[in-house]
Amino acid sequence: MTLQVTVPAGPPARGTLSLRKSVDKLSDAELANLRQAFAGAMALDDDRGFSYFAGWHGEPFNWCEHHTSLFLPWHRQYLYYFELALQAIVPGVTLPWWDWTVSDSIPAAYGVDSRAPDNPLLVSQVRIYRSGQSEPAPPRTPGQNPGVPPLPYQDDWNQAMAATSFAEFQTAIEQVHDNVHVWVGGIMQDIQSAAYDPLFFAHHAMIDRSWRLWQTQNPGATPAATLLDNGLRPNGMTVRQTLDVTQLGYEYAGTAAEAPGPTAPNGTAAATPADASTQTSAPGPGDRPHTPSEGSF
Ligand SMILES: [Cu+2]
Repeated sequence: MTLQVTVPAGPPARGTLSLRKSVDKLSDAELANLRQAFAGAMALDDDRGFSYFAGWHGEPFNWCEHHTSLFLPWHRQYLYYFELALQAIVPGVTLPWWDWTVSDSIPAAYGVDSRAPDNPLLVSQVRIYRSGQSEPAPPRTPGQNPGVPPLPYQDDWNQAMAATSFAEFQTAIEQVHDNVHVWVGGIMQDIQSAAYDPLFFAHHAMIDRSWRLWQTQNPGATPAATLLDNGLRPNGMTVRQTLDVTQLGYEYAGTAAEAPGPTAPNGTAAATPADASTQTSAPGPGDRPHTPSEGSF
């Protein structure tokens, strides 16, 4: 089965946007829905299921983009399609973000919970898509890797957010992102297995939210124009189609709804529309050629 997705032509009304929230702000009912959606996805062995989507990122498909100029757009469409798959199981559910700029530990929702003994957000087994077998997942080792600083990463994040070109921002935020992966440890510290940890999606919702916030501060700053029509694996959503989250039907709680992007109608994109329509980021360090992953961040 293939997910059929139509990206709406115009900006949807605010009321139709689904809202992604901080994991710390989820109500008990919202957390229960999230867990139900993950559990449901984990019970599916086909291309609606959790291991299929986890397999996009690492084993077996390896479609992800890291340390390339497509890091942020690729992961935005990845979360978009995975969230649709969760919503097919529990309508209205959204991916929460883990704000590691203020948090110094893994969110309680993703840990041992006496009220949810089989917490699907804390996996102990990995079943690589279509491998036919489950293997024990090495447990997370939060904060134990001496190679990265302790959480929170407020200063590094602030520095990334101060970037003025897309390429500069993407490179800086990916470095912070890498450190969080390694800080968590377990299967999260290896590109091949990272997305089989549900915490991956809370981490990447934070990365995607960071990009969204940066976009509101830097209206019209996009990836290089030559990249905008690139199709992203595997469904071919273009980079351009990832630029405005409201066109993808979602928004981050607490973020202004006026999202600047090349597809936004004239006049709403920025206080200085002339700049917004012409500004593109120059190739920078983030545009270096793709180097195949060696299986770690
Ligand atoms: Cu990642």
